[in-house]
Amino acid sequence: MQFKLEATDAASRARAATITLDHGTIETPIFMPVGTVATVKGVHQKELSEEINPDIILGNTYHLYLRPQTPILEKAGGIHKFMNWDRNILTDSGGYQVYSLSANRKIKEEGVKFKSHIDGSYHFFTPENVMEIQRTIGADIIMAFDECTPYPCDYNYAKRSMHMTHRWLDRCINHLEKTPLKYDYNQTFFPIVQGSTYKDLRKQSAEYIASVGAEGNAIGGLSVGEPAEEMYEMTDVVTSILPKDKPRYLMGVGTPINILENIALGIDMFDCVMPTRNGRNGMLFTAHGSINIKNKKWEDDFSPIDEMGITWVDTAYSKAYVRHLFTVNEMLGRQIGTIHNLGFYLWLVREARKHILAGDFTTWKNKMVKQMDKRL
Ligand code: PRF
Repeated sequence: MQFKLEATDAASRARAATITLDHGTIETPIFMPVGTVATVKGVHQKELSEEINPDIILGNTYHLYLRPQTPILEKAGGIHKFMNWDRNILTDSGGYQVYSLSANRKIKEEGVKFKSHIDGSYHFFTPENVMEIQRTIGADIIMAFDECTPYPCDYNYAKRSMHMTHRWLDRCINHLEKTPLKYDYNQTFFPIVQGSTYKDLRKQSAEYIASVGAEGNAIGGLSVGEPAEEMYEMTDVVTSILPKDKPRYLMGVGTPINILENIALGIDMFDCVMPTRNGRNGMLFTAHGSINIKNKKWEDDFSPIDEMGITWVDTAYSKAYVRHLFTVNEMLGRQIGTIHNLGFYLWLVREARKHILAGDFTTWKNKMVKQMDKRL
């Protein structure tokens, strides 16, 4: 992996950079569309690459391990070939999905025993087997196995959990060294900072994570229900410690405003289900605020869904038509909502990048934050 810092904003910590991996170069800041089960739900790979055009997408170890299961991915020659996506992919480790999805799970020092949300079967994830599974899935960036604490979280629990996440990190690294690559391209490994909403724990975790010297670093345990201001405070503490010459990834964040504020705090990479999930539910993000396309007020509004949108659907379809599709529960509506929202998120991070390179990021960011904070 190669990381090249191109510019840093004078009035904030925002950076523009490139990350080069074996499946291409990523221009940052980047938003990674979520493709949990090896599909960005409802979007063809052709639309994804040609209309939305992200340099990297995300998949989930937890889901892919359960279905189609790792042997199938191995037979396919890895996730890129399986899903016909030849750009970069990052897989999350399951360190979040195990807690958010599985009905009951037991967290122990050895690992996490969990019950599948699909068929109720029992499984055991350890830092070691999660590294092996991610080798077999074959993403370009693979994540450490961590525990994402809930919000609110008792200080003592958060502290014990953070130390366990650090011990799990050592186990991930040890095991990865012994686990050869499965395919003819490289994989890079990112550890994850935890520490809940406690500044001293966040500082301690960031120092520990920085000390292992990985090629990139991630921040977990945020956007789990805490107020946005608290999230920004934690990001601020952590990005002041994580190395400047490596990418920083804030996991599972967030709204368009959260993304701009965290770019200002020095984050380079984001992922979130919000544009895809909300798009499927009729919530459309625009530069002037969000639209609930299911509202009666759009019934006879024949203007394009987003005049300024970058994707084909934005000017091809009217609000009235897309509202109709949602009213009659047609899948095309959900597809249009998803493509529009992803197009918007990618536009937003590309604009941020342009303004960082141009030197006026903070002024632009403040204007956008005001402008987007509306329901249309
Ligand atoms: N850990 C992992 N994945 C994640 C998170 C985390 O803390 C979050 C928290 N917002 C999202 N995805 N492994």
